[in-house]
Amino acid sequence: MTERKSFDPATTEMLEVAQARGVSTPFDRAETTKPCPIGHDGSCCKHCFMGPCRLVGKTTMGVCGATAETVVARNLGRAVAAGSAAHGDHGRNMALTLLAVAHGEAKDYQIKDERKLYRVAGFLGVDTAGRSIQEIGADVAQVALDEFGRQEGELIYLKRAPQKRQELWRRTNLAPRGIDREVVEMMHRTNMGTDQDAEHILHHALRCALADGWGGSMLATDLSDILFGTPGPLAAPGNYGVLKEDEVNIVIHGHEPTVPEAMVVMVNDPELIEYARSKGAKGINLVGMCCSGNEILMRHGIPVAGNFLQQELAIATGAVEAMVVDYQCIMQGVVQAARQFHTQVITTSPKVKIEGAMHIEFDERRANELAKLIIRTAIDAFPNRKEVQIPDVRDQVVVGFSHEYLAYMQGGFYRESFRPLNDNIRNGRIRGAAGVVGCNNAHTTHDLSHISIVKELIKNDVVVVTTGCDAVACAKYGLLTPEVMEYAGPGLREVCETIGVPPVLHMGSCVDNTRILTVLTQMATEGGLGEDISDLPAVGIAPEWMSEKALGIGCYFVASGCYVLFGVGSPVAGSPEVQRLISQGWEELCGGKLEFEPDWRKIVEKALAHIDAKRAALKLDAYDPRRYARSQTYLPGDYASWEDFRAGKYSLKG
Ligand code: MSK
Repeated sequence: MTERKSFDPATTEMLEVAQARGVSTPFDRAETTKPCPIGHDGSCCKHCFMGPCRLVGKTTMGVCGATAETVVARNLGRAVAAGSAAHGDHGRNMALTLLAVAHGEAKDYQIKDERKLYRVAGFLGVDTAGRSIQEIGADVAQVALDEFGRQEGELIYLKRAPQKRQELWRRTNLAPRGIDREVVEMMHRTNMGTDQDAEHILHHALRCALADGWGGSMLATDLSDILFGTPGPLAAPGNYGVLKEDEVNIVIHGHEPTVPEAMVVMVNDPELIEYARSKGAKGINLVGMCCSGNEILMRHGIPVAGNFLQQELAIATGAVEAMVVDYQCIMQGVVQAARQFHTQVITTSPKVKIEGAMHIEFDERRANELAKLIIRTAIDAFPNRKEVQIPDVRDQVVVGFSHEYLAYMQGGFYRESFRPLNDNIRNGRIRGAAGVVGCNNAHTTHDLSHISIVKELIKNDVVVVTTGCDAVACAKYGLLTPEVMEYAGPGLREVCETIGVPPVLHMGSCVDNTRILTVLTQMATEGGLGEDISDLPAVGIAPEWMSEKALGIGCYFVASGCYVLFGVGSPVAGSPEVQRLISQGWEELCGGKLEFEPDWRKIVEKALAHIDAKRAALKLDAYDPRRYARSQTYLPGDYASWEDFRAGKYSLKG
């Protein structure tokens, strides 16, 4: 029965191991803890203590008189606020770290990418002439911090969007004023007895999401690049097979790159390696998981052990000495799983404690010292290991395609551009572009939709960029390597081989979805594909979403002009009117729309139909899969058997 829980052979193997070892996993819990159908549809209002009011059947109003539209819109708005708050706080932490580094207080870190510092200083209006890197860094950090507390005006980064988009945001009152302000206002408006007009609530949800996309998240990405380096292509392995039987295994999990960066340095400390040997290990093996994994994968080629649903199963291998977590997407179940093994779960963020986990609070002013303490704690656990079972499954990946690197690949150091991409979309070699991103969800077959959608899109000559747990899913199936060209449509393949990039490009972690915003802006301003993001033949897809952050991301892409499709199920199913407002209504407002579609095949069909419609609106030739070579372009549903597909055999039916 574990077969259909995950598409991933390593996860399937580990589910059997976990079952035999009595380890509880999210896959099991999803079977016993079914979603509440009323909350699932967004129809449960618990914003005051006269409720919770459940708006189902004949109950069309809450005790206060709130309608289904109001309740469903409020729930979506609050989710967007929570997701935006998470990303914003991440961005704030990066600004505080940069400030500490620039002031010489965090001596274990440096400003690694001075070129990016100058570029960001330019965006933020920080004077650079005749000033030291430290002075510029301090001002960049301070201006970034001021964006969180800004009360009036608009976020500085909005000017990085296409001119037409900026004008639309101002005209429609969508331009966010301050990062924190929009989150607070969303919480205020959805408080009992406040904003009670669904369209008005949803309008602010878009403004709040923009404060995430063009504010907190974009700053998090930029400041991380300044501190730790802007990613460029790197090769590394992925999946559980990266754990080592004879070494101390430390899994880094969460989102903020500050702790992982110190760990990357300190695992090579000769004293610690010798200490590990003294405990019977051959060395220290650092691996990543989820978005912390993506951060160190794309900057250092540190192997990634898995994505969101794999965290407890990693512990069930019996080979993990420590799981080091900061914040976001950490299941409390990891501590329960760790109790059955020798694994230490170590929390590091002052914001996060988990009952039963060890807490070593990180302070960037003592980064290496604390990283050393964490690693020693892991080493001390090694002699307590018992039986180990590590699936022998690993795939090779090529990662680290920042938007800067993509521009460089298309024109070199002096002539970086997006002209080749735009030209090849115009001439039809490339049909369009898709961002396929986001989480896993235990209520769908793990990784199946991610992989199926990405494969279908590249077969149909759609170039794919990926982040977060979708990127890790792609990493596990060899979809991030040049070899995957074999499965790409002929036009896309020709372009990717000429430029020297795979057809599926790893662009980083959750906050790095803002790199995709930058790519879309560069495509829109390069010329030939309209003047705004909403003109582009492009879509955004989150096939297996689960997090409030995903809703924030989806909404900022909509407000930036994209058609966004989410899989799994709809959190607004309780109100047809809200469904209309976020689709047709938002399209009329800002050119983007949000839809929830649980069937991945329909997601592909809708995505391709949208891309073709945008091509037609641009008066480009209709996409013809036979134009540039014998067609290798297949229709959705043409897969070989499930077993063949899982085994990596991509032959067609019949
Ligand atoms: S980790 S938010 S499960 S992508 Fe960024 Fe993965 Fe979604 Fe977390």
